[in-house]
Amino acid sequence: MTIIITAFERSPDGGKGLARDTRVRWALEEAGRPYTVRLVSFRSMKEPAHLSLHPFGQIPTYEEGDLVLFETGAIVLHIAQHHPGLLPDDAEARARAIAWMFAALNTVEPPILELVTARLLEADKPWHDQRLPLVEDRVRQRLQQLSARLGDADWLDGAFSAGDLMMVSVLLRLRSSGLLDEYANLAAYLARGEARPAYQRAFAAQLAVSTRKA
Ligand code: GTB
Repeated sequence: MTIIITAFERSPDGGKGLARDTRVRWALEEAGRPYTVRLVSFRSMKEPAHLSLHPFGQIPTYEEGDLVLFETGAIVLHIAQHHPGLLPDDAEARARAIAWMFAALNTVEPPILELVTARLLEADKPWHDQRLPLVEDRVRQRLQQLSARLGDADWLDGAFSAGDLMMVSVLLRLRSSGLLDEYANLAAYLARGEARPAYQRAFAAQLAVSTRKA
């Protein structure tokens, strides 16, 4: 069955891989599933055709036959549950890998998004300089805890899983902040994720959208 995902026609990051279609592309590449991409403009994302796929008018979406999904957590979990390579066979290890997916999305990503918002949208506010260090410290707290848990392991719980895919995807948003450099094992963890051939293919595919000729 053909898989169709949506992505930005013009990603604001110019192809740095930070938009959330990259994590879905990565999961599909890890699973060895071909897919096609429908590019959407900011305007068309808010129109009825796209809203019927995504109630909040965002990317990415995922279509496979009659199935339509939104939310990257749900999409990556669906891919991982239906194809080998992203979740362990053992039931308990599988549950733990899924817990890491939720941890990435529910515990680690929120303070990172708060930091992104503070830097991008609040820099002109009179209280910005006072607030920024507080937000950075909330990110540091999570990085410190994650770093302590990872220790010198390659991945969060045994072999690479969808939990690592999601955690690396979430952490990538921090690269430009320099905060990751304070935690050598997390920086190495990120580099291991980015070095995976499946990630490289996903990154190249999303970059090709930004560098294509009009
Ligand atoms: N919780 C949802 C999920 O995980 O799927 C969040 C989806 C989401 O935030 N989608 C964003 C979107 O469609 C794109 S990824 N935004 C448009 C809108 O809401 O109108 C967020 C994103 C956008 C741009 C960059 N960038 O340029 O660096 C990075 C991340």
